[in-house]
Amino acid sequence: MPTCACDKQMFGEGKHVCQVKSRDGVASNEETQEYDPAVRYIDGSVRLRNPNIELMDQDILYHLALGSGSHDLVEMFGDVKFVCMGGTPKRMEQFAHYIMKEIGHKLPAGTTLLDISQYSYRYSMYKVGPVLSISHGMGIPSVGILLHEVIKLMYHAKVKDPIFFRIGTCGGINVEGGTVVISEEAVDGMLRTYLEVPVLGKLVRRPAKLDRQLTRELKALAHRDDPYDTIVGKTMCTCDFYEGQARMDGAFCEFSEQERMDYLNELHSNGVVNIEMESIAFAALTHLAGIKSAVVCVTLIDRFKGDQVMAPKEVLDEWQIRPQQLVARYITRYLQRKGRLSLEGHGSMCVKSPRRFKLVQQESENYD
Ligand code: R2B
Ligand code: URA
Repeated sequence: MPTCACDKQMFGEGKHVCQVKSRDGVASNEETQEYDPAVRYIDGSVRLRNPNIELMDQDILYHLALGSGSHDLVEMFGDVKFVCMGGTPKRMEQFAHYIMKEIGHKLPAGTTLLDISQYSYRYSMYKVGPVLSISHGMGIPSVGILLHEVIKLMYHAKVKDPIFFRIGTCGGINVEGGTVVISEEAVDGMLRTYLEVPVLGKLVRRPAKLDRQLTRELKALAHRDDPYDTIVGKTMCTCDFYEGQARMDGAFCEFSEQERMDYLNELHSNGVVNIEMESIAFAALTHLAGIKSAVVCVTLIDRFKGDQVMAPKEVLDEWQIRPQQLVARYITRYLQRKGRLSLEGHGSMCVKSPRRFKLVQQESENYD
């Protein structure tokens, strides 16, 4: 039985067509999914679990260098469907260029991608059609602050049913370097399945749940001929790269090699396949906001074999593209299904003849 807050439900061929007005006052005739009214308006746009925000004159998204009073956020971000986050500004800029090619998104001639949040000096953000590519920095606090502001951005921009991905790096547990791991669940260093945050002097627990169907769909997009494995398993999220991840090569170490191995073995026997530093906040906050999300990371090292990340830079660079490729496959398939993939061209130039294009480029360079 469909659940909907509207009192004028119509049932056509077993599907519920909602007649209730959306936030814009425009009647929505979209087939509605079962929206949780706490986190969605009737048209599927993101609703905040915070009544204070709509009472505010303006909302300054301080760490994004954006504001609801200063920017037309609906105009700028209203068409977003996918939010992809990863640690470093460089990687997320690369992802923006890569996804632009993959979805055939064209920039107007003579324009280039811009870091929308450059003046925050905190995070970088690029927009490529329906895709946002944002750097989240390192660790739970950094990704947590970003998520508060990006979820509010989704609300201000009236984005409908966004999907969030974290594409990152991690250490593997009994898993070869270069393996892609899709997280089925995030746990903390005590193997607890929730994010615990102190709020007003009390500990609040937020379940760290990722979208199971999205995880399955991503796994199904791994190619049999990919020259690496793509696996699904539990991800341990820590507050530290060294002691918190059982490394013996930090500035301090107060445990033995045997204790290190015992801990890693315990993680392994509990189904943990990788360790990183953001997934538990990412899972908990997206889940609380009712936003579908997934975490896809590549392992840089097998922690059963050592602590130091020693693979050469070119190898690490190649490995880091792997999670991007998987998420790009998901996004292109999704847009293809919706008939929103631009197939005519790649990049911002419309090249009729590559040979003449090259000649013209060389000619121009001669005038330098
Ligand atoms: C993976 O890599 C970073 C630490 O080097 C951290 O952000 C993470 O989750
Ligand atoms: N990122 C982590 O958090 N841990 C690793 O071992 C590698 C990358």
